[in-house]
Amino acid sequence: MKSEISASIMCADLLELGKDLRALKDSGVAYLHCDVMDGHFVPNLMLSTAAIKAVKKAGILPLDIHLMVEQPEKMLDWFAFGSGDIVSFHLEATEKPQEVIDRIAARGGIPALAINPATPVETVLPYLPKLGMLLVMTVQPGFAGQKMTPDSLRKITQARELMDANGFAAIPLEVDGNCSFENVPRMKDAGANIFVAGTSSIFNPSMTFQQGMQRLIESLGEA
Ligand code: S6P
Ligand code: MG
Repeated sequence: MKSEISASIMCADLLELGKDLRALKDSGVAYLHCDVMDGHFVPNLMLSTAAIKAVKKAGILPLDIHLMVEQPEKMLDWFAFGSGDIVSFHLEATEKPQEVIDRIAARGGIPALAINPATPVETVLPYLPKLGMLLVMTVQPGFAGQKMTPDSLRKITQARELMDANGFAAIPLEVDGNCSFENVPRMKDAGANIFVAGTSSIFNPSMTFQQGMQRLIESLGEA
């Protein structure tokens, strides 16, 4: 599977959002990662329904919406997404994961489950048949700019092995948190395919998105 980059737009310049999103597309990013935080599942508030609606309407790139909210089944209909957009939600946040997966798929979205660093990978097994992606958090969800948790590489390896061993080798594995130039090759070797790029790489103010993407692709050995 070819590696893809999903740019975390909460790390963009909110006063220049449209300009940043178009520049991200020009630099070769595949998805716009839209973090949604409700102040309950995580101690932070992030991207509103209005912001995501505006980004969707602009039609710049497919969305990769990451819902870090309690009971996503109550909020799913608030968000603008459609065919080709990934929507992930946390297994820890709902008692109705299958319902949420089915409702995302019914709207043409690509359903994805996200798991926190402390959640065992085996918990996703019953849901794999209907999943379009698995998201393994490599930091505690809530904030940009953190260090990768120590167990992350082992967790990615376990997740990839679990999917491959059960006939789901085609499901891509996304990693979110501290996808730095140094970490992405190790994450890729462990089995990750989609990398959320934030302050650790393309949103580093010392370089342009173009330069950051070039360096990421080189780090992944895909230049
Ligand atoms: C964190 C959120 C992430 C961050 C991203 C930032 O809860 O889900 O998507 O925006 O991890 O990247 P970095 O490189 O600052 O860790
Ligand atoms: Mg995220």
